[in-house]
Amino acid sequence: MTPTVSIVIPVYNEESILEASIEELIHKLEGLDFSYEILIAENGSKDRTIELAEGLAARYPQVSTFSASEANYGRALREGILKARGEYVICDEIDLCDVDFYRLALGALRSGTGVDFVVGSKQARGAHDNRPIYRRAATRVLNGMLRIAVGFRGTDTHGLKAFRREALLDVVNECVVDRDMFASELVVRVHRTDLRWLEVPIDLEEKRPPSVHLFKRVPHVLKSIARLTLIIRAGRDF
Ligand SMILES: Nc1nc2c(ncn2[C@@H]2O[C@H](COP(=O)(O)OP(=O)(O)OP(=O)(O)O)[C@@H](O)[C@H]2O)c(=O)[nH]1
Ligand SMILES: [Mg+2]
Repeated sequence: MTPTVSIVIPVYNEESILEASIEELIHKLEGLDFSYEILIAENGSKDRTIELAEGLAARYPQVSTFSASEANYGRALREGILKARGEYVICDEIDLCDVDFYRLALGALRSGTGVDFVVGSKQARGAHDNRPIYRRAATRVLNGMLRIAVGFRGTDTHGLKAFRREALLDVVNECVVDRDMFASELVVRVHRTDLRWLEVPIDLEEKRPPSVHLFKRVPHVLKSIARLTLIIRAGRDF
């Protein structure tokens, strides 16, 4: 049977929290009024993540997993979205699994107001971002660069998202950058279409610090913004 909601969760070296997080998520979803599938989108892990994900998929019929050798958040997320079967897709992170966001976002998507795309923003009015100050500052710097370079109009591009799958497939297929900037490109491209989008504030409480150090991400972020600027503003690539 086709589920109503597909939850896509990219994972990388998450052996310490994967099982407990997925089982807690399944438990929280028990009382809700929609059918769902969980896609664990793994790539590049060097620990027991693949084995644990396969174990979860064997135990729970609503869980599936796929893997690739190269660690690449954007590629995992994109592949998960393309494999998703639900009418709605939710993009989550294993250290968040924020069911309050699911409720808010699905409420908006199913409200009949024509909303296609919802971002869970850790910077919107009413949000609580409990990350260290340097990571909050990094989010603001990224937002500022995206605003100037490619006309981004929101307050957050990374993290939680929910959308009508059919409405977003063309935009997903247009995206060209990968790793963590795929998520930013997706949001920026949505803002440039006539799809209806909105942000909802979230309370961000991570279960553990991020797996890839912020400063290691900077060169790829800068290169991706330069590439996106050229593609979006001038229609050229490098
Ligand atoms: N498949 C895959 N998943 C990844 C990769 N890097 C991170 N993830 C997953 O992406 C989610 C978010 O990763 P974090 O390490 O928490 O990164 P973060 O800094 O909190 O992310 P943002 O601040 O939202 O950019 C988690 O579920 C990770 O396991 C990767 O290279 N491949
Ligand atoms: Mg995190």
